[in-house]
Amino acid sequence: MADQSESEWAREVGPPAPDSLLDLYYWLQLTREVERVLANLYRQNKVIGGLYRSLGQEAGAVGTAYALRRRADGTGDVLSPAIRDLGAMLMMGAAPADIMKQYMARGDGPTGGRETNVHFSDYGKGYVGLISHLGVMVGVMAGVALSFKVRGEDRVALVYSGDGMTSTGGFHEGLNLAAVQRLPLVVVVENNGYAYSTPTSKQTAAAAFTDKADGYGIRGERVDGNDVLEVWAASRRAVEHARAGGGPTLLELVTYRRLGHAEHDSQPYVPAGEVSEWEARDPVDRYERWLLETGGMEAGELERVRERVREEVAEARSVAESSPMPEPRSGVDGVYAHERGWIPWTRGGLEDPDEA
Ligand SMILES: Cc1ncc(C[n+]2csc(CCOP(=O)(O)OP(=O)(O)O)c2C)c(N)n1
Ligand SMILES: [Mg+2]
Repeated sequence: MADQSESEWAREVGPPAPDSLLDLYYWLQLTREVERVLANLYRQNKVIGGLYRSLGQEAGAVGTAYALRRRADGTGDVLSPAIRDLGAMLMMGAAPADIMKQYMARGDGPTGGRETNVHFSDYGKGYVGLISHLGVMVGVMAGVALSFKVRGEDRVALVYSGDGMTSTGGFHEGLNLAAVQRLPLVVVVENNGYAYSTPTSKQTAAAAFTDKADGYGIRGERVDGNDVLEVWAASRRAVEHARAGGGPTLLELVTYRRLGHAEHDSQPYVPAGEVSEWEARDPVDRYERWLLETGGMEAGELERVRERVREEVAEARSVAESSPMPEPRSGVDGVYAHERGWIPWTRGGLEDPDEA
């Protein structure tokens, strides 16, 4: 692992304020509840395409995004989620109703029914939707970080990768560029034990993903990905290192994917007992215990947060479920980046029906 002791950035994060503690709890609960409702919609056949859940690893998305400057006006930090980072998108400002519309391919959802799950962007809020080809978003986000550096903007980019994604060429090219150019990029490796059915032991021969940080000449840090406070503290160190011009960090979160790759996968390849071992390390339960035993919170305060989350998500669900499916005609819009989608010279003299 790269040495973390020598620079200023290694200073410890001070004790979090009570507001932040409850805020983190809110985001963890919101992520879990939105995904619970999505699973319910999936079983009712209302979700188009796959549903990839982050059950048991919510602390990773939440703890990392909490370290960023989240602004809605296009001046904040920017992240690119992988499929299990719904929590990070919510924190950057994606509305639960929009997420549900997107999963249900509704006409007034973020992509108007063209794409599904977390494949959408909002540059103002600071998230860049991933494309399916694993690894390439590291290069894209290295480019975003390069633009910050060239323009002299005090902004940081963060990109999520699964353990499987680290085995792609795109991951290495992107990370190497970021390292060489000392770009303000945080690369979060969510080591959740599996890439579809392939265990991490068959993904890499290294003992830890952070061992690779030395090979790139960058900072590496490995933390318990199911401890939201630890993830937040490590993320702040990585973000401050990037802001100070120190270049990228490879931040490895050790966690576990408690469900199959997607809802259709009953994970028959997982050894008996493994899931229940990790259930005992559930990040939300653990944080709840910490809040009550160490964080000075009352049970009633936590219940009020859960109640607020239940209400917000139920409201989002009813908005999303009553939203329309796309107009069939809209399928030809935007194909060639034409603002009205009507490209007269491609249709041999047909008239624009809107003009007829
Ligand atoms: C280049 C490429 N290869 C294969 C796939 C198919 N695929 C999608 S997700 C996935 C597993 C990803 O595993 P990991 O990176 O560990 O993320 P996790 O699902 O565990 O969060 C695979 C193989 C793809 N999308 N892109
Ligand atoms: Mg994985």
